[in-house]
Amino acid sequence: MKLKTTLATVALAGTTLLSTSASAFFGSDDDSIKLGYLVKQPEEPWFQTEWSFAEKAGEQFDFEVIKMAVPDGEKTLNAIDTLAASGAKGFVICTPDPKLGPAIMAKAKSYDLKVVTVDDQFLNAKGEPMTDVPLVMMAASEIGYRQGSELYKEMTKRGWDASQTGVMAITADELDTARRRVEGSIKALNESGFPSDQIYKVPTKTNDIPGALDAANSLLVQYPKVKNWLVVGMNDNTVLGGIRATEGQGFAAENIIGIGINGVDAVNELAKSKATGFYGSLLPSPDVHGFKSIESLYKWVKDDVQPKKFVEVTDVVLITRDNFKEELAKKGL
Ligand code: FCA
Repeated sequence: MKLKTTLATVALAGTTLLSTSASAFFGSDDDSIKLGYLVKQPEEPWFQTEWSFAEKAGEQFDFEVIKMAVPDGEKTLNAIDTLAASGAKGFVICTPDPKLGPAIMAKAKSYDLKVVTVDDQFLNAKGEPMTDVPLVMMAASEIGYRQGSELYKEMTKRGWDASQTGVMAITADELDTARRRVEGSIKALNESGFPSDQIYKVPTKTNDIPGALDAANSLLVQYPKVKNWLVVGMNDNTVLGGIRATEGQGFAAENIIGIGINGVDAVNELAKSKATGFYGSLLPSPDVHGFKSIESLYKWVKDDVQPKKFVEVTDVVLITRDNFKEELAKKGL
């Protein structure tokens, strides 16, 4: 992964601000446009990739990107104050909680900042999607469906007996994109003929490896007779948590097949000298999400071109230990 390492980190008003140029915040002599890019989980290479492609857009169109980490609601609202104070005209955001949508929009409006959402859609007070806020996201159900199909394909290739196999589906239903991915995956497994009463769901408390590991451990102890496991989850970290749990409970790598989603978060795992139960990952287009979302915001700010309300990115490729380097290189990752 190529990542810019020249980040200036400024802690301000309880907000972590990361920017390639300190002048993006402290004010620069020129009057170039400044736009924020706020992400909920900056530790995920997925979001680092979005940031780096947002910066490519900034270089191409000549605007400054102010990168900010917003792991919770308080930091998000503080970040918006900070952005307004820096003279930014708008921001792209992957919110730490979709229910913050109305509060984020109210604050943004109070400063006349434009907002484009990426990856996770805002929900209104009734819990309905805020479809009037522009959104760039992956085709969740379809990519989930592909995960289920690829798991079934690999299981068939290994000649597993379905009667001795279970599906561990680690869910995060509060996040709509996660729910749709996992449902898509289960649908594909059902349609392939996998026995539906051997598909077991377990919710994760947090969307990271430790959360998924705990969820998976609690599921594994309930089904001690299952010999082989297929691991389903909304992204790489969720599936990796499931894989780590199977290892902890003594399963050999050849009895486990996990396929993640995000791709860029699976690079270290796929590069390991010995194969693990993590077979591969579906790599969508974090490059496109990062570039397109901020490009549309820029054109909105600069030329008053209204962004599309919904851009669904459908591209996806399965990366495994055999092809991940080439596939990432093809996208410039
Ligand atoms: C959600 C997930 C991320 C990534 C993104 C596209 O925000 O939490 O890991 O998959 O959707």
